[in-house]
Amino acid sequence: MNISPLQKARYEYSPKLPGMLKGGISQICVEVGEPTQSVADQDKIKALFPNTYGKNEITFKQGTNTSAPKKQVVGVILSGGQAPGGHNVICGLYDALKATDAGNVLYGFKNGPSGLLEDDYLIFDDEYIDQYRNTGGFDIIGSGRTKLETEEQFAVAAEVCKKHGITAIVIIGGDDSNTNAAVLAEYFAAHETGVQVIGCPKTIDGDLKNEDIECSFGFDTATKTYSEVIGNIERDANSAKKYWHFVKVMGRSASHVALECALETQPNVCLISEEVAEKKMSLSQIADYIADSVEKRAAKGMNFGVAIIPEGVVEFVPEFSVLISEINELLAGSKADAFNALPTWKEKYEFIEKGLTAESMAVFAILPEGIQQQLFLERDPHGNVQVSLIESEKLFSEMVRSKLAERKAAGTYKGKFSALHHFFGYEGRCAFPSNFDADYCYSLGYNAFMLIQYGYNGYLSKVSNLSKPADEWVAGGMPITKMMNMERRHGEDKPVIRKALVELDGKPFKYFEAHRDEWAVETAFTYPGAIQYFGPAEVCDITTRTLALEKG
Ligand code: FBP
Repeated sequence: MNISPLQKARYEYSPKLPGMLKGGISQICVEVGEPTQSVADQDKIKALFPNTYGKNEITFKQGTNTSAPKKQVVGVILSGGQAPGGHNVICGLYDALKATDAGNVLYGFKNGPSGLLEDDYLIFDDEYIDQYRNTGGFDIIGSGRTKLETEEQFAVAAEVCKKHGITAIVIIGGDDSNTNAAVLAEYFAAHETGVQVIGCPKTIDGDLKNEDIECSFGFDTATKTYSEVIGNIERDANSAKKYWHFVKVMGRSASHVALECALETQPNVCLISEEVAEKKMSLSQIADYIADSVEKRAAKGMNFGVAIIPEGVVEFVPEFSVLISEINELLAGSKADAFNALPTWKEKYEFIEKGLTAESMAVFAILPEGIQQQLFLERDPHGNVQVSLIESEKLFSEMVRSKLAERKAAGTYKGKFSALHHFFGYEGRCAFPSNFDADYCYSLGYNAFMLIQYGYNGYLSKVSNLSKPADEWVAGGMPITKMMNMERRHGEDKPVIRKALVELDGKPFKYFEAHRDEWAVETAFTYPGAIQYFGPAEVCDITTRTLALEKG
């Protein structure tokens, strides 16, 4: 295999473990904490999870290991979108498993949860695992988005586990995958399979967090990668002084990624979807808000700037979500075929005009034609518009352009406006993990094995106190049911892990809110530069501004 000098150097990196896990396997014991309750809907969640609800939170500490000796055969699955550090979760899990007993075995089910159902796997050994230490990506075994949620799937999973003598499954995923981990854990307990299930909190979106999970892994590296490039763009904008850059960043629904990048780079504008929803902002109001910054900067002779747009923002604009549901309705079932058979855009437009309410048609009419067409082209397997594929960075820059044209005609704006567009998402999901993510992920995996070894089922691997040096991190486990509530999904009430949106009264947003008016007009850009892997801890080991503000 051809490897870069950095990759070679990263193989040598020894991830840091929390102090309490550092004394060797024989020196890790459990401190049992309080019994837990779900965050809401306690009676309903308890009834749905009779075998795994209400268990105690636990913390590991240094002391004599009292776990019962048992041969462990563990299966691991990577689920959902890639996030930097996933390889290290598996490395930590493997190292703890082998350090406990060299005869223990780790299976990797390939290409996501479907690997378990299809019994498609590899067995890890030192040579294989060593090629992936401290590297980005999920290519060690691949990932996938198959949901593990039906009784039939669980029965197949139980059969596969029985066939290989598997004692535990580790699911590395986001809120949905860990919800499924909790349901699978309950199924395995109810059917007395003896198989344990442990989850690990992953997603670059940063929306799997709560009072127990301080952040999901991958968020640190992904936001640092985007911030580096946004900083570079800011410096280019400030050098050339002729472009406005509209930068869309990933985050399917929550705006944690956009907010963190804004805290790192201090752009002129950053939209926060949760605020758009709270203030019930219309598309036109958002465009005016951005145009205000363009106009004020132009008045000072600065016809350039940077605006960050969160990927999911249009879904939070009330009038836009009504439009989307009307379009979904308009094209439901065979109606889509009738629409697609229309030969010209003009005829399609007339079809749309007849089908939408006057309010939604008014919203549709102000969209640039390219976006209008996108709304009718991109459908998911259920026939719904894929909102995440809408080029909202182009939508807003076009709307700003027409606002500025109106202002120019009214004589209030005299500047020049030339826009460039970027979308940063996939660029960050497989980056070499930062030292923080390399350490955090290795600790999550190592800790997951300790939860298995001590017999826990339906727990999320938990490492906290993350704004402090790794030595002070606290390792333990939290029953997944503690994070759950009931939510309406596809017309049914379902138990799910509560997704964390940006809190508008939280410290990260408050800091941004206190500074954004100044950033909108002045050039207050900051340039974070590239992630540093080797060098002083204050440069290489710092985590996100979000975590620092939340915990500071
Ligand atoms: P996860 O929630 O599975 O971690 O994925 C998040 C994400 O990276 C979003 O930011 C993005 O909208 C989506 O995945 C893209 O999905 P895909 O990889 O299927 O294109």
